[in-house]
Amino acid sequence: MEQRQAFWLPDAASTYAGDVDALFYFILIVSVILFAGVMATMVLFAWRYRRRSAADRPKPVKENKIVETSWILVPTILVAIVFVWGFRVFIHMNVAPPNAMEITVRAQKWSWLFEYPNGVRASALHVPVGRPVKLTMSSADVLHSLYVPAFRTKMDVVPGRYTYAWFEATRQDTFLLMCTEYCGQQHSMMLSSVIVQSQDDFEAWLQEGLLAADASPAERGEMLYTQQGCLACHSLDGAPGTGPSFAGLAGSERVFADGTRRIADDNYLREAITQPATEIVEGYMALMPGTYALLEPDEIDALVAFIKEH
Ligand code: HEC
Ligand SMILES: [Cu+2]
Repeated sequence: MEQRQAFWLPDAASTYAGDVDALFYFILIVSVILFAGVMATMVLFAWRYRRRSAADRPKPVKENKIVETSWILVPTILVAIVFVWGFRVFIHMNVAPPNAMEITVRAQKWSWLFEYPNGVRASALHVPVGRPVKLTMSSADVLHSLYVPAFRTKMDVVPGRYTYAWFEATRQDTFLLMCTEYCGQQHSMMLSSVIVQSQDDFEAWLQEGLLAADASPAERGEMLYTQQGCLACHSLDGAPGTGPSFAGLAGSERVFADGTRRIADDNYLREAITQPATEIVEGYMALMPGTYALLEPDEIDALVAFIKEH
């Protein structure tokens, strides 16, 4: 895993990261030079033209064409350079090459789901090195933002529309991927990783994913438990989190906030997933997202089977 750096961004690992950095450092250095120059001149003038006696009056200021022209021209040229340069990098970062591999990204409170053209789904983004990848992103609930610092890739994920990002990774490593749009209680846990692999390893991983599609319902449920972000709120070891643990849940008697009780049979588990707001388990808040009603029926079956094994 890449080093987490405290101040500067991690070492560049995508084809356009160098361009982003060059522009950023240009703006930073120009700003520092201008700031230091303006401050130094201000201090110097304050001392040099200080009032020396009670009778001291400022002399009339005469116009100076060279000074006036330069303070119009220099900033105009600097801003024009930053605009043209920034626009080129912006267009480059926003228009995916036509040969890019497409991956669908689904963001939801508080997890990421990546879906490949062959149907494989994963909670970490696996990509081959040296190949452009285009992300088509949508959100199941609120605003999120996908950010991979090492790639300098950042794009909002907006409910109700698709947004896009692309990158080409330049070296094999595991990089941090995170949400940078505050999206509620567990926002800071909305982390994943980009696993950059050789073309062969990547193909092998995709094949493995296809085989997993023939797994048993409980095994598929286990994958969904991670992919759909249930793990953020439900533990498997009995420890209570934002939601109750799945340990020993199936078949036990549930007590709800309104005092009613019910045995956690298959139907209860299904309803708890698809309509979490109807029965609130005593001692918990109604924090479970309602978006799981959109899961495919076989996915809900798989989750129920998985919960029953714990
Ligand atoms: C943001 C946190 C959160 C996420 C994510 C979440 N849940 Fe929940 N869940 C809760 C909370 C809080 C409760 C208890 C309140 C209630 O009953 O709605 C709950 C209750 C449940 C219950 C009933 C538990 C009981 O003790 O009777 C089930 C089953 C359940 N969730 C399944 C799931 C599954 C499956 C997923 C993933 C597909 C999931 N949850 C994702 C927060 C979450
Ligand atoms: Cu988010």
